[in-house]
Amino acid sequence: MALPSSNLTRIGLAGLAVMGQNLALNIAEKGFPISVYNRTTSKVDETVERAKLEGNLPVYGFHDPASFVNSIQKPRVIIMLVKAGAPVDQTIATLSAHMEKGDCIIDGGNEWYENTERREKAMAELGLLYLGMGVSGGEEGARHGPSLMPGGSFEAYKNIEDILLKVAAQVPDSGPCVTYIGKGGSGNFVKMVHNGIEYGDMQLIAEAYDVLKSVGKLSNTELQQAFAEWNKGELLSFLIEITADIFGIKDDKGDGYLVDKVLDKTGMKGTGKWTVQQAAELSVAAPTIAASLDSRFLSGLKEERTAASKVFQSDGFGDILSSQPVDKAKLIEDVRQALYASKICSYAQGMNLLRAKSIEKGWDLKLGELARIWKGGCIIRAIFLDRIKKAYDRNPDLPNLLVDPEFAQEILDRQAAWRRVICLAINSGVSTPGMSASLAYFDTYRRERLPANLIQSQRDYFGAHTYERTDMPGSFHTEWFKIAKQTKI
Ligand code: 2AM
Repeated sequence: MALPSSNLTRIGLAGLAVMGQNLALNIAEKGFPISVYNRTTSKVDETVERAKLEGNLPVYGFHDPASFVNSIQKPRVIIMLVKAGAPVDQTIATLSAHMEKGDCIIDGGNEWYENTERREKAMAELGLLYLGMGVSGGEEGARHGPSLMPGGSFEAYKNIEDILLKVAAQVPDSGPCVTYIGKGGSGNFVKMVHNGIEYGDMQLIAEAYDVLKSVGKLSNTELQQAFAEWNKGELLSFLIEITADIFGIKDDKGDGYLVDKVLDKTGMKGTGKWTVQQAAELSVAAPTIAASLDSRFLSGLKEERTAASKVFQSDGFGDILSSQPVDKAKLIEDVRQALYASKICSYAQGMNLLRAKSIEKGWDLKLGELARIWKGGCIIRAIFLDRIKKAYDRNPDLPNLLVDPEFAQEILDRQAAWRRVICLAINSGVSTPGMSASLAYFDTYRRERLPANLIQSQRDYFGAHTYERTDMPGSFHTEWFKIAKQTKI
């Protein structure tokens, strides 16, 4: 296809693995002529070929970085979708050698936010602009409408806002799933927490499955029906939808269902771990997300678990499991409610982490707006996010989602079912770390008085760390040891 009459394209994209190819085609389809480049040039030709097949889209391929950069109109904007870490630095070096003041590079990968901040500074010294943009939605999202989380140079954002608004997923009544997130590495950080929340959602869904299958003895067909039914109500979401689909897929290499043949060992790429590390750094409790990360670690110990299952085989867990007669319909409804209540707690944790980071970095993140851009395109997209947006619209300074009047009522309405499910799981020897962590979070947060008074007493006893009192101001220390000598029993 010939270049536009100006002989220049509107934007460039470097890094043509699946995500890059799909995003380039999406941009072209929205009417923006795009130049594409990849280190391995066969992928350039592959992308141009796909563009032809998928409707003669205006995608122009280049095999060398200089002609790629020079084919783009000024100020040039190049989206980079290469592996996070050193490849990003290498690609920046390759491209920036041919770029001019005012041009911009956007990293669309899952990059550690501090790397983005370092690069933004280095680029600014060259007069170049930089954005770190979270892109969520997998291959499908990239091709037909992802959720985009751009952070960094506002000037750079303004240069491509028209493109991003069209390329992002479009949600009726709530607009395109993109907004300028904030300065520095905020776009990457928000995407990282999105992924942490995604870990939580997936773990909670997996636990719902485990309880229904291991305790409730539901078949895959019954599981598919239950999840499909759930997807018509308050749990409506991409992850519930694909979960229902999964239960219906037969094994193409043997009898039965594919899900039963998939090895129970979870992979991960690091954003969940970063989320938990950041929560710890900022002293924000994120137990549901941490539990989902721990569950992934434990799932990785397949051989140890197999050995342990033999050690404990004779200890009666099997008997407990089989001795529970359950009313399937009631269990399905209880688990549905437990899942929803647990999810509220998990999102509360993710949102509080975002707020804490925003305060630390001065990013001024708008939590309601983040919930809005997650309503479509991304992996955690769900009808539920609209509720979160509305909660922050009602009160932008809401200290915790749990105390929003609507969420508070929802939790109260579901807590009996929630507790029943967790008790049943515990008594059956089936672990529900995510749901249990969510419930513990709720039960800790809602109580006026915690046993922390005892911990403070212990700390002051052995380390003279002092304590405060409930009845008078000030900092106190007691010679616990001396007094205890007289009162020991
Ligand atoms: P490649 O096709 O030449 O390997 C995902 O791996 C994407 O990142 C691919 O487009 C890949 O290019 C690119 N990539 C990985 N390491 C790179 C590097 N050091 N320099 C440039 N691109 C790189």
